[in-house]
Amino acid sequence: TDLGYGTIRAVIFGAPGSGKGTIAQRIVKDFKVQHISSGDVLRSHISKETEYGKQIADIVKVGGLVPSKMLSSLIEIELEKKVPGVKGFLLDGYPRTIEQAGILQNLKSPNLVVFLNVPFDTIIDRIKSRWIHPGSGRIYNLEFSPPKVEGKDDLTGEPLIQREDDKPESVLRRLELYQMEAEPLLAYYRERGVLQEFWGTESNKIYPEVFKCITETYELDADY
Ligand code: G5P
Ligand code: MG
Repeated sequence: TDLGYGTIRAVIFGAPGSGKGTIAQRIVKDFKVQHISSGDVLRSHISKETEYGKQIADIVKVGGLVPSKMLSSLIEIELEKKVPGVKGFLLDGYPRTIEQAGILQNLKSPNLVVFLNVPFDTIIDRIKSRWIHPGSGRIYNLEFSPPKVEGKDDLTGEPLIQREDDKPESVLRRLELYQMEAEPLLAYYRERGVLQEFWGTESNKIYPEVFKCITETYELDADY
């Protein structure tokens, strides 16, 4: 089946540590979508010390929200990229305010919003043992999904790092901001009939439900 580029216009939404990146990586393996993670885009600017990276480094470090305008244009650039073989996009971490949702709506309105509803106490434990490969954004967890070799990325062998904003104070700030922004954003997408909620504490149980939802939403057959 050829859906044509742009048919899957999905967003994955949830609290910090709810498993957006983890579930997104599985979706990308099973469906031909472009994964656009706002956090990965920002972290790459910060580590390359671009002009923009320098401006936002301190905000991201303490778990604040970066200004929407600049971030939105960076996301737009990613959305405009024509990636060969790809049949849509999956936005992860964007939008997270009503302002951003409005910008995206005018650009490419999402037709599915996957909401991961994971309890906060589960999240706090997970984030403590998260490690990432900064080059690719690949995510590990010392308990849930450890790397094959301690401290090293499975594919490149490069060193893994912990995120600067995974320190307890920053995590708390991120959770607070999430609590302020989430409800209006969920209402926005609920009104538009595109919101699908997944409740749980284990990504391995949530993912099969998400998989089923995607195949049903886009009427994909097995040979997709
Ligand atoms: P990010 O990068 O978008 P957050 O805070 O929204 O950051 P985060 O922390 O990346 O979200 P996640 O992607 O939802 O979390 O979760 P994950 O990484 O997949 O999973 C967390 C950990 O749990 C991992 O170690 C994973 O292996 C493990 N895990 C997953 N499933 C399970 C499970 O079932 N069991 C167990 N035990 N473990 C599991 O944004 C970062 C910053 O960038 C700025 C902000 O400053 C933000 O704080 N930013 C924006 N600012 C303004 N507007 C925006 N739209 C912005 N987007 C980013
Ligand atoms: Mg993430």
